[in-house]
Amino acid sequence: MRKLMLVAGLSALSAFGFVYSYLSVAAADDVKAIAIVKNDDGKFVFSDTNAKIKEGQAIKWVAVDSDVPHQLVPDSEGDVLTDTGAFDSTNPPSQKFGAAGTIHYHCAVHPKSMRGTITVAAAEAPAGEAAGAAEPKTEPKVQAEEPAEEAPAPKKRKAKPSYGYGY
Ligand SMILES: [Cu+2]
Repeated sequence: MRKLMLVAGLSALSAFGFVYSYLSVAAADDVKAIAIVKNDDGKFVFSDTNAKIKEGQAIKWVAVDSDVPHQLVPDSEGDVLTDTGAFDSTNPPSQKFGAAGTIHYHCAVHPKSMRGTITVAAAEAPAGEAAGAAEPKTEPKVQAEEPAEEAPAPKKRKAKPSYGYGY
């Protein structure tokens, strides 16, 4: 009787732990979870094939229903995604994306069905705007010096007629 209760308690705990860890990933604002599931044809696919995140956010790939290994790699050198190496449902990889852009990637094990795109939008945080506003301030100063050198030229042109009238 005691043993039965202990087993029931442990399985309830582990079930709660799994659900809790999955929900905490989905709820976290800076981490977006993409599930790896089987479609109606039995092929592995990403739950979100065109994920949209913001600069600085991370993506965690969770193989939901299988221990079949996957390995996510970029389509080409220009796609800023790091090879995840082989993983399954027990060790979901996550990756943070620090630069805006579009990334095409696929699973090296299931290249036909597991293809996805990640669109990373520029961050709209106030700190980013302040940093962006500080940079242009220095640029106009440099540009302002150039027109100042050109400005005397029209004055000279105007000065010629007045010189002419004066003479
Ligand atoms: Cu795969």
